[in-house]
Amino acid sequence: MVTKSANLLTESVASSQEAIALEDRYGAHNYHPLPVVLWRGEGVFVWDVEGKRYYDFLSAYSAVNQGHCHPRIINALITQAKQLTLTSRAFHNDKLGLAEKFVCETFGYQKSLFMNSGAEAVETAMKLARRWGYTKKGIADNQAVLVFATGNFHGRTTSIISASTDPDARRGFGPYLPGIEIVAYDNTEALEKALSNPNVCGLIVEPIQGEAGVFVPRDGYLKAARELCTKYNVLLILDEIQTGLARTGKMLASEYEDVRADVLLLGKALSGGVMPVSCVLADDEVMLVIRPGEHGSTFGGNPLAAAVAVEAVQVLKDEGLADHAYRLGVLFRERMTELVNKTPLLKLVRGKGLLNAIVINDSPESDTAWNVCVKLMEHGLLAKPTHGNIIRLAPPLVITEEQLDACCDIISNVVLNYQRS
Ligand code: IF1
Repeated sequence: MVTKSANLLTESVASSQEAIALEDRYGAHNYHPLPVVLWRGEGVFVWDVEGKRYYDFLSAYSAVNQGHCHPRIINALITQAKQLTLTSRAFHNDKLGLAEKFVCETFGYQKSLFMNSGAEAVETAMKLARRWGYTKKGIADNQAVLVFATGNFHGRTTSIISASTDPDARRGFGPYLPGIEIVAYDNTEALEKALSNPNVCGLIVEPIQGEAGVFVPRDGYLKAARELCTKYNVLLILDEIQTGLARTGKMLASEYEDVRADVLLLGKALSGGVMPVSCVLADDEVMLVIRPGEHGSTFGGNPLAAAVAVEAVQVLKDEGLADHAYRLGVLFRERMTELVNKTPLLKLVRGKGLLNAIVINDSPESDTAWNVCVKLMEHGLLAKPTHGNIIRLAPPLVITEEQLDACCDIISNVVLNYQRS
């Protein structure tokens, strides 16, 4: 029962402790966040409710590549929000076509399909690939197979977790979707064996596996995947939801190997962190296998998201954030390599552009990485462990060289002074 009127524009929590207690009491327990409560963000910084400032080295899982509350993106949001926010796709709106043209021309595809979350973009690609398999490749009804890689992360829906190899993501959520085959990531022989099955319609793969701990495949893997998909008439579906949009030092991570996906998936930073927007890009031959009434969403293609997405991508271009991320990524890994060589606590650093991770020299079951992240937090830098002993380090791409240097000092200081418990 609601006992008094609520207004979150005027109401706030009195302390971090209160906010954490509220979430614990009234929220589902599906996350284990660091004990920090944020209320404001600007560029590379976020502030907690006690007023302490932090460098954000998670960037909302790379959704805020452009930095928190980028003025141009916020302006696009506010301006469009006052005009028209949602029509559904039952009617046209004046922004969608312009946004579609913009993303098609930017990424070099004939057609685009806007959805909301990343998971929805992946689901859309799965449906496109199956339908293409039946209508273009000639696969017999209900026999289509989608190939995924071990260690993948593509989202949380029941279909997508059917392709997961992470017990936390899948255990206890069965029965799973049939028609899925999983091959070892970064293994071209295994891939060729799987793709040679004539029932395979698509390969869904990340150019760099984010959730797996920023796992970078060997040079040539993506190119080989492209060639094998062409050889066996399989759609190459690249999930660039995390790696795309300048994060890895190129507009798309697949540019490193000059690979063009048949179906390209974008999300996260397409929103500038402002609202969920995802997008599926493909040529007519693939995209037009889905006809009116066969796929959609209430919010997909809404004019608010269209205005935000175009501005979010335009900011990346205008600020040269891909090149900037490339250059700063090199510097960052240089500094982290020095650090790895100085302490037995760290095993290695890896990544591309500003999508990097350091691996702690401890078992994934140990709490060392978590404790290091708590120390980093105390020293004003927010990062989150993944898979136990890996710490992902991915600041907003607007970080300056001086700020990055200061952050490397914080990380070095914490790591070199860390006492194992
Ligand atoms: C969570 C990680 C990041 C993704 C790729 C699709 C999606 C994601 C490559 C789905 C989402 C997330 C979601 C978030 C944690 C997270 C994550 F820690 F799992 F690995 F980013 F690094 N493809 N990634 O990385 O997009 O539906 O969420 O919009 O689920 O807790 P979504």
